[in-house]
Amino acid sequence: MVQTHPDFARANGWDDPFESYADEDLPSYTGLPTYCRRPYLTDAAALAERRPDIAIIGAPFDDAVSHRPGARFAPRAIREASYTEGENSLQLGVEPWKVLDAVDAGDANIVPAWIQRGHAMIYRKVLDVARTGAIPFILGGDHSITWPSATAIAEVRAPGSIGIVHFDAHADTAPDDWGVLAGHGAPMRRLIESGAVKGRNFVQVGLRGYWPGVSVFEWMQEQGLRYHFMREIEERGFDAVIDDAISEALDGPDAIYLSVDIDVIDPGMAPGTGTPEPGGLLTRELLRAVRRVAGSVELAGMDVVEVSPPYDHAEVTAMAAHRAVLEAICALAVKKRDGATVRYEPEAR
Ligand SMILES: [Mn+2]
Repeated sequence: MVQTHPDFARANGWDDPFESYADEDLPSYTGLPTYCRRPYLTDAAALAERRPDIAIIGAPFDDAVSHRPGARFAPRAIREASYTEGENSLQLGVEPWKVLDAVDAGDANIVPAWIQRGHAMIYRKVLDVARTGAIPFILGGDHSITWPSATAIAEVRAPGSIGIVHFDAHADTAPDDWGVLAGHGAPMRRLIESGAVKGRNFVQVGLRGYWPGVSVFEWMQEQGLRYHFMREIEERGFDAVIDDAISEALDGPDAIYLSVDIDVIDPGMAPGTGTPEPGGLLTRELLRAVRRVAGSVELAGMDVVEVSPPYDHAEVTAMAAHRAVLEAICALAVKKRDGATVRYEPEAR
């Protein structure tokens, strides 16, 4: 008869001083990879009952890309791309999770190869979260997901009531991609055409490269859309451009939706993306800009898109996306700590 020894260490002649840690106190590479190890709460009714300040949503969708795929793997990669759980923001001087109630609301219910269904499910998931008053943070996904995501948030608040600050190398305002209205080159045009966001409150930052063509820029000007090329950032400095972007987005609206295409960062620092464009921002410049926007305006929601883990190296792109979200969250934590409301509670305003 084999006898199981009750204690491995003692059986080998050691003392046994080992105590167990709680699951949430173990290193970040253990256990289930929710965003910064926040509680995983996917059910709409449970979210409504808990009333968190913010909620992370995954949109694992890349069926609308025009070039390199892979962004469907990004929500998981971004959740995993961290050794930190964001305990203490040194840049902002706040311990976010002691101030904010934050949950990971899981992924939109997406299957591959079905653009319309994917967009409908992203819309539904973001709507479920936004209706609870929590501020949604959406991990894309290709950039087409901003169409359903920002639409859902605009509908909860009122169409035309939010401005968008859109960091990107590309304008994403094409009429269509080879006839596909839902392509990732066209979501910003859909949002403006539907009235979800007014053209004059749509502000693009970081554009460079060779696309789109002149006729698309003419349409953008007709809509009153404001855009800031990379060369303007180089010439005037990023802080001055961000100040303008904020006031242009809030020229009427009272809240901003922040959309971050990770390709706004130089591909040397963010290679894992579908349509890289050399000559972009430093990662630290993007993080500073996100802190300034989220810290100085009412944030309606945020997405980070176009991370393509199969093209990434050493997780640098996923890590940049993870930090962009975390910087915005910490900026909200500062606001709440200082007495402001972070949740969307129209009755409290
Ligand atoms: Mn884009």
